[in-house]
Amino acid sequence: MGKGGFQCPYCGVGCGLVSVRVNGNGKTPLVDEVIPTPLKVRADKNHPANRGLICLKGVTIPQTLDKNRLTEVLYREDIESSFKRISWEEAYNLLAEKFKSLSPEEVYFYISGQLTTEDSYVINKFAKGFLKTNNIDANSRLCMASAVVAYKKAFGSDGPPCSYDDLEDADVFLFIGSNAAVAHPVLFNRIQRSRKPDTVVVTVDPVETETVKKSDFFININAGTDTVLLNSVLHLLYKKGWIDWDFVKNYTEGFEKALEEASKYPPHVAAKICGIRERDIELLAYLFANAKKLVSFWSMGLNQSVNGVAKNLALINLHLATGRLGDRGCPFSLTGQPNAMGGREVGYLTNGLPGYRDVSNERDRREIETLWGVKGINPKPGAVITDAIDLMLEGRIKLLWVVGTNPAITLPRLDKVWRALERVFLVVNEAYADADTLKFANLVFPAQVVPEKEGVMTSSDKTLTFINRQVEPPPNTKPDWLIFTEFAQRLGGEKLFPYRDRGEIFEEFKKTTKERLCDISAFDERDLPKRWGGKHLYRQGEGWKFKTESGKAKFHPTPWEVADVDKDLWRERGLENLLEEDEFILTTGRLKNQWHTMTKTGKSELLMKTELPPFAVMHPKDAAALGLSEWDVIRITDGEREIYRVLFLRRIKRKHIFTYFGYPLWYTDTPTNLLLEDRTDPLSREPDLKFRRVRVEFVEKFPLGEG
Ligand SMILES: Nc1nc2c(c(=O)[nH]1)N[C@H]1C(S)=C(S)[C@@H](COP(=O)(O)OP(=O)(O)OC[C@H]3O[C@@H](n4cnc5c(=O)[nH]c(N)nc54)[C@H](O)[C@@H]3O)O[C@H]1N2
Ligand SMILES: Nc1nc2c(c(=O)[nH]1)N[C@H]1C(S)=C(S)[C@@H](COP(=O)(O)OP(=O)(O)OC[C@H]3O[C@@H](n4cnc5c(=O)[nH]c(N)nc54)[C@H](O)[C@@H]3O)O[C@H]1N2
Ligand code: SF4
Ligand SMILES: [Mo]
Repeated sequence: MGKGGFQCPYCGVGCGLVSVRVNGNGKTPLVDEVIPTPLKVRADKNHPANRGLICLKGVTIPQTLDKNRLTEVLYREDIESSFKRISWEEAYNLLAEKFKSLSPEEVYFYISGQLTTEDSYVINKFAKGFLKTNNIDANSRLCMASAVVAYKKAFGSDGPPCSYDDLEDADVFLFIGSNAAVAHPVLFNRIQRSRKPDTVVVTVDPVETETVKKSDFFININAGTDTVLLNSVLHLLYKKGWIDWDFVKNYTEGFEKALEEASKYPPHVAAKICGIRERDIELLAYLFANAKKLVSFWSMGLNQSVNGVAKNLALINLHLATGRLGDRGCPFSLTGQPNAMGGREVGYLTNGLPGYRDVSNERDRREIETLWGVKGINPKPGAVITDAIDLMLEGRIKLLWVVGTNPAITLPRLDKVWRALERVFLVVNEAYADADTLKFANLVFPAQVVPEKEGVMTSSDKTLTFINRQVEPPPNTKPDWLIFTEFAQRLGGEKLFPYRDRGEIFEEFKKTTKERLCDISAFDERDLPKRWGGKHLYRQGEGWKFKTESGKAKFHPTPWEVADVDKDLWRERGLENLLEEDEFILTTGRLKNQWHTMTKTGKSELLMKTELPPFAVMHPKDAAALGLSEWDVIRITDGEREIYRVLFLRRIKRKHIFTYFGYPLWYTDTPTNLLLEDRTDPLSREPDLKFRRVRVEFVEKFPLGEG
């Protein structure tokens, strides 16, 4: 890659970007001319993730860096008072007092897949190695947790088995629960560009998304029924004699049990539950059996569900049953955030330790204790974030430190979340003054964002990219790793946190990966981008060896579960005959030009130009039945809480309603996650952020004439 570039701080595609500086005439300056900003961002032609491609979010990064930035440390004892400016020194001192008055289990850290590897390594070490609490979780809990658990169950490790090198020679692409054209646009473009006449793209989604519009086939499924569909495909593969028995016998175990569960869903049964045609199921079975190389991509439509791990495993089962690994295909989980993969390497969830290790594994603990020179890492995983919210409400967690995430909008059951945030002493490292969580904060540290700070991030396909600083950060701001290092030193942690610069942290982190699956110990940060694990993980000679005890990959039975609706009635009658006229299934997702809670993308005029007022989408026939039309303001309610949206009519599954989850409080008083429940998948503890039974009613016509 061109030296001096950086990784895009948005999605997990992990595009390499470079900046050009333009002078007042809009021209690139001559070498010796000193021109500060404005900065212009371009794609890096040599980066393996994007090879010269970029999307609009990447291009507009410079517009997001200089508006409404926090440049002061702010403090207030209670959130009724207004903030006053204090010095870093004063802040560290008063926070040190707070920490000294609390037990380790009374503090909690909630961090982010948008931090650099160095940031999250230091914070994780501070919690697990210094304070000795595992009360640390990340927004990845809402995002990748189900995929992590499923990969581990199937392959013995959560290293994705494939890479971007698998894109160009595949002939079948399945997108299931992924709107990649919007959420991973450069990856989607790469696939579109490499299309050959016989390439087939199939998308499974309740909504007719941008991805659907560019697909060859659309399976318009009822939300929450993916395991039923995928089980049915497995059943059909077996019935048709399309199982790859050599692969199944040599490299897997557990096929019979998985098949037994799958056989509960013959196509006519599955079609009714999923609200699709039997030939949709036949199509998928045919493609799994006959493709040259089949790559399936998934993201939040599978992960964010009470049935999330099973949804993932049901898909992986199909790959195992047809031997679709390596040169014949792969199950490819698309990571959402730019450094969610780095978070996995660092082990920043409640149970992780650096180098793909686990706190509950004695050997893993000993190894990290030796490397860190500490004793007594807690073997019990900490509370996951949704449980931690309950603990805050009970007064058992008293201090919450939020870094690089905006839970006041993006966690489910916002009514509870807001009460919990009010109750604790809330510390927030944040870059923008209008981030919603600050409304509840007691202490605010002004943070730097990429590309004002250096560091390393890892993309969806295990490629590490170095972030070279592109612009001067705003005055009086600090990178997150430095805030934690200085604070740890204040608490007497000089020995554990001796870092004078970021590079020392990366060197230390590298050592924790030695001889581990994600071994980057020999990487030189000046040689990045570089991928660990090679093109295909688990390959051994001509065969396969997985990280499970037996070395074989595992099938798992994948029972269908769903919340809010009676499964037996659903199976009997079909979803549409079970909901009353004003009842709908609410599902949620992303907008092309906005990043989550819009703290960055909301600053770009270009990106905001096309945004509509907060809206929801429903099928024209459902709207007609309720006497609703476009631009009506509607109330969506679960009986206890409600949100207001402007109605648009599009092709979406009947009896479903879709809205964006990221609208911040400056955009609407009623953010979407007021309605989403905090129930979780039992294994991954990932919340179900895509399924809620709601009622819809007319409120008023949208006031068009005004303004
Ligand atoms: N523009 C943009 N890009 C982003 C982000 C962003 O905020 N904005 N965020 C990044 C992050 S962190 C993430 S995690 C990824 C997420 O990337 P995606 O998962 O692709 O995005 P979503 O829109 O949340 O969900 C994908 C699709 O799942 C569908 N869906 C809902 N319920 C179900 C279901 O039960 N089954 C199936 N099969 N589909 C269902 C939705 O209709 C939606 O079209 O995007 C990343 N990229
Ligand atoms: N209903 C529903 N809810 C969802 C989802 C869904 O699909 N549906 N998706 C879930 C998913 S997958 C995700 S990933 C989450 C995302 O949810 P969040 O992570 O809460 O959303 P962001 O807006 O990205 O918040 C990041 C915050 O960190 C700040 N920030 C950015 N960079 C830095 C940095 O380097 N340092 C510091 N200190 N701050 C920084 C930003 O200004 C912003 O305020 O939402 C989840 N919630
Ligand atoms: S595709 Fe993702 S990583 Fe690439 S430029 Fe767009 S937002 Fe950034
Ligand atoms: Mo995410």
